[in-house]
Amino acid sequence: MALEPTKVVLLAGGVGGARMAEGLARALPKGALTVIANVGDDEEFYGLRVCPDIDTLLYTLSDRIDRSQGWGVADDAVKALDVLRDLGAPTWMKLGDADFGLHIWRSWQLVQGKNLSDITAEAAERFSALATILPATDDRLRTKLLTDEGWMDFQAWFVGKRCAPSVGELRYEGADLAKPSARALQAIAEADLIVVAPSNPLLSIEPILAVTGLRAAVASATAPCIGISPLIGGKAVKGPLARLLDDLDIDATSHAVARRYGSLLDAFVVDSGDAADALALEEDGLKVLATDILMGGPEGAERLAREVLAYASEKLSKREPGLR
Ligand code: FO1
Repeated sequence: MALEPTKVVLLAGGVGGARMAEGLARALPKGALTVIANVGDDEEFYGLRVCPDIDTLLYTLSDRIDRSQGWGVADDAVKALDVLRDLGAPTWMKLGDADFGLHIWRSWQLVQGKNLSDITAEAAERFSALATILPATDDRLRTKLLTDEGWMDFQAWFVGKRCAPSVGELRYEGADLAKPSARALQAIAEADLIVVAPSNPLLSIEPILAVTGLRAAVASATAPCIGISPLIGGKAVKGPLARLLDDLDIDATSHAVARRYGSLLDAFVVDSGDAADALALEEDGLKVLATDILMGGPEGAERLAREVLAYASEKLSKREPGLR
């Protein structure tokens, strides 16, 4: 029967995830979208909790985002960072003054004992963000990378070293002890449609699915699940994905990315130019939508979101309860 998505859950991280979230938020009625955000990129700077993937979603969904870089606040200044530099502190992570405002507020709320889900929900509310934003877990989880210069924290590798060191192994430290937030589990259980954003599978999506119980929640959801490829012609639109896949001897193809999500997916969206991937995916039993998956700005993201929602309505239906 036709699917009428009125409760959509998006698994997202990074800049691509935030762009997809904005497209879906513009295409759906108010209140229909919940984004479950990666927290593996979170980091403490100067004693403050910085949550880049949550913050990029908050800023993008409240139109505060610096669109020229996809993270941080538009037209921000760096006076605090200049003082920190004068005081001899490391300043390789470009944290703007307005951005510091959020980190100061979040850290202050955490010190008062509030959990990250409640803090994030309050920030989204106060920023009038276009969707509900939830961390995948309120517990500690950090993506670490084993590089040819040893184990590294994510931001030290991504920003500090500009992704230069080659990567042999990834670890989502804390994932085995981390529990999904109750709100995230509820959103997944109540969803009519689950979308996996065109985010980096290794750095954004798998750290979400690694949270104990979260992959199982998606697997047993009655909502169909559709993923969008982060690759076009084997290249990432933004970020180190293609290089990272090469380091880890994983094919830089939409097909290889979809296989990482295993049986969670019912359908996958690939670029029109990647017809070979479409064939391989259909042989794997997946439904495939081939279209222009390059989003560009908000209008392009909304166009893609509308296509994905229309495709899901026509071709996908609720699944029987029980593990995929
Ligand atoms: N990315 C950079 O390449 N350089 C930066 O200096 C930088 C600062 C930064 C500050 C706050 C924030 O929320 C994100 C920031 N990012 C920066 C992006 C961030 O490292 C990545 O977007 C995510 O962690 C992975 O997508």
